[in-house]
Amino acid sequence: MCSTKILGCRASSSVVVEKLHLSSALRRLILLSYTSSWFSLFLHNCVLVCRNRQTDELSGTDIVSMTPWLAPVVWEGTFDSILIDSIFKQQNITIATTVFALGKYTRFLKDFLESAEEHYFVGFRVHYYLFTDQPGEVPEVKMGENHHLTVRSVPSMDRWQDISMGRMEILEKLIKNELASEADYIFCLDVDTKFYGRWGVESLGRLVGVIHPWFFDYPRDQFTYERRPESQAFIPAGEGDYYYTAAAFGGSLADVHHLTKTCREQLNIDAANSIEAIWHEESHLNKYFLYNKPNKLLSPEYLWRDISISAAQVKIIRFSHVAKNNEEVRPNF
Ligand code: UD2
Repeated sequence: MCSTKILGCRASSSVVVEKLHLSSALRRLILLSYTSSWFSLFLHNCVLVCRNRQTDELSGTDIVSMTPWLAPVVWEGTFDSILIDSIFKQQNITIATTVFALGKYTRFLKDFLESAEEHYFVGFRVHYYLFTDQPGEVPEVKMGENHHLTVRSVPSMDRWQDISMGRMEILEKLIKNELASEADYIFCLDVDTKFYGRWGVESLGRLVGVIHPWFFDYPRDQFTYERRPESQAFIPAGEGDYYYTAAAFGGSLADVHHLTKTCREQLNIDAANSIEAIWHEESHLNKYFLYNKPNKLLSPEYLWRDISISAAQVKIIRFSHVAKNNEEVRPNF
């Protein structure tokens, strides 16, 4: 599986060449390639991009804006928000959005919902589906125009791992039984999070993965994929494209239904074999995306690790985890 990264389209060819510090002969060859289409393919695939950590070599601010299978990676500067809003406005779409808050995680709801109402698909139809074991703890948050919230009761669970993994089955059923005539797209988000910037229609696609904020500039061999062949989530060494977070993913109803159904089935097989993947449903999600490539990737702007941490490539933090004391908030440790 190719792990090649392709340089962001934001960088002009001459800027890229400057930054590469290549020998003058090679530089001339590269410049020549921009007027020669056959060689430009070679250039893209071999010369410029066969690096896992291109930022070491470059200025530290270059970004990957296209995958090797030609899916766009959305970063600030890669889209025109006014233009893309006006295109989607004509389509009258609804975005279903799921979030789970069980046990002490209800404390994250106020910030999550209030900040979403400020930044998340503003001006578009959004239907939040909130799953909780304590409906009485759901805060009153004023919804914007065409934004609705439905609260659903789910049973409490003793293990945070079961809560996290159990989301796949609930999402599968929600999509199959209720959403077909209700929504066009769906996003599934973690609740221990907060929005800080625009998250809009630029994020929509048939199948959308978000690059994990801890691994976006790591080499593939350091990704925390499941490495035990006994698990259905197993990814062999040398394979994989990106490491995706399970804290945010989405797409069309049909595609996310297939994703959640497949992950639920694989989780069940693992459970029957008394094995739990290293990062639970996130491991299965990564396996799924390896063999079912997302057609759009969201950069770590769309799920950052901590608002106080910065990285040169991340110009805007749109959505971020909030700091939490796992020992204190989880039902088990
Ligand atoms: C990572 C993933 C998370 C999930 C988990 C599985 C990232 C950034 N996040 O986060 O998506 O794959 O690993 O190992 O990669 N929840 C409750 N009550 C609980 C426990 C969990 O409602 O007591 C829900 C809640 O919506 C939470 C989500 O499950 O946001 C994931 O749990 P987590 O945030 O504690 O998992 P974490 O931080 O290890």
